[in-house]
Amino acid sequence: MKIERITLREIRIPLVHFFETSFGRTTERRILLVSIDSEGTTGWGECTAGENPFFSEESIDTAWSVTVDFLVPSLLGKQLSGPADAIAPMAPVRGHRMAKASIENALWHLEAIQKNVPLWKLVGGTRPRIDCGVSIGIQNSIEQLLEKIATEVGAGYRRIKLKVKPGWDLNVLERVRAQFPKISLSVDANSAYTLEDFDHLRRFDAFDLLMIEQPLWHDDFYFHAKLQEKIKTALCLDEAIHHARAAQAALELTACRIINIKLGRVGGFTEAKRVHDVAQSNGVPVWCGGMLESGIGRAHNIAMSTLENFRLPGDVSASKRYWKEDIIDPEVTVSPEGDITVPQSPGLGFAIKEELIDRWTVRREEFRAGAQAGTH
Ligand code: OSB
Ligand code: MG
Repeated sequence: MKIERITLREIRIPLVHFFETSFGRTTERRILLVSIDSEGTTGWGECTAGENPFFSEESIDTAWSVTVDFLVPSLLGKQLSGPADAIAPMAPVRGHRMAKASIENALWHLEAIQKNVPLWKLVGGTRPRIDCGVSIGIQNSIEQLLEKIATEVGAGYRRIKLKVKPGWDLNVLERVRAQFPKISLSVDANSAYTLEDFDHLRRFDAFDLLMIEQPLWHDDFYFHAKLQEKIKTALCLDEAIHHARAAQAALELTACRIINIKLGRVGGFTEAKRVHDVAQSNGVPVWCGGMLESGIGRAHNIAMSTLENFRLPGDVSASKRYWKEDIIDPEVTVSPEGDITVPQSPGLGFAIKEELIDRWTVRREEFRAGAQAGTH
């Protein structure tokens, strides 16, 4: 595949409902989409960086600038034998994995089209259906949260994950468990707790949680291992796992017993597969995290979730929970049993609504091999 053209677009789409974590509330997404043209086909990638550098160091604006200034020049005009060939040219750029992932994943999409196989098969998946859970943000009131849980349980989702932070945790869990004693329940703190909270976190053991996701610092394994020794509930790492080597270190330390894999956070399909394999060889289950993606990122998440060791329901849920209208056709739907049927058609398995994307585009930059940069 010769990299003939790379196009960056920023689209803005309001969320159907605000999403609040311990680091803040999002009401409208600004999403960077990357498309790459080669020999008459186009592959698409979605950058999962947020509007602000709060989940990780990256934001849509850092991703845009690193892509334009460094990643595009490292690849434009190159002849690659596959998506993994893009890794070495981008390697001099340290970190910025969400920016790199949008390029690498676009190349995976491209290769799936060129080889006329479904993306999920190309990445090595085996599952015909994937199990779905939902992530429910912090609400204005516990009553509102209880209503939301009832809706999602009613829709069939197999696991409910609640965002927690100091002041919105034990009090919430008491009420939730009183009303829903049996549901599969987990929590995600997005690094909202510290060493002073160990006794407090131990009280989470009373609620029969599937896991506590990233309770401590975003860059920590060591103190998570200390905490895991002291509590019964399994810890799951999200923010701290940037690559397979980190997964290996975390598992050797027993800093967690479950790993959340996000394509953007680890830099794309190639590294995500390595993290998956490290966890699998350690007997540790993984699941697919979400970053409030539009349909393109969501379709990539579905493909990844078909790998064998994705043994727990992910945060990959129906388009309509996020968007009035999605940028793929059909949109992602979840069955009343709480699963997504993986598309069998070649490529992404979903058509990309380019006209809609064009209408929603607020910024666009295009680079052609052997031509000067142009902004439209
Ligand atoms: O920590 O998993 C997280 C959303 C934005 C940033 C971080 C996280 C999340 C979610 C939402 O939990 C998952 C989703 O529904 O896409
Ligand atoms: Mg998380």
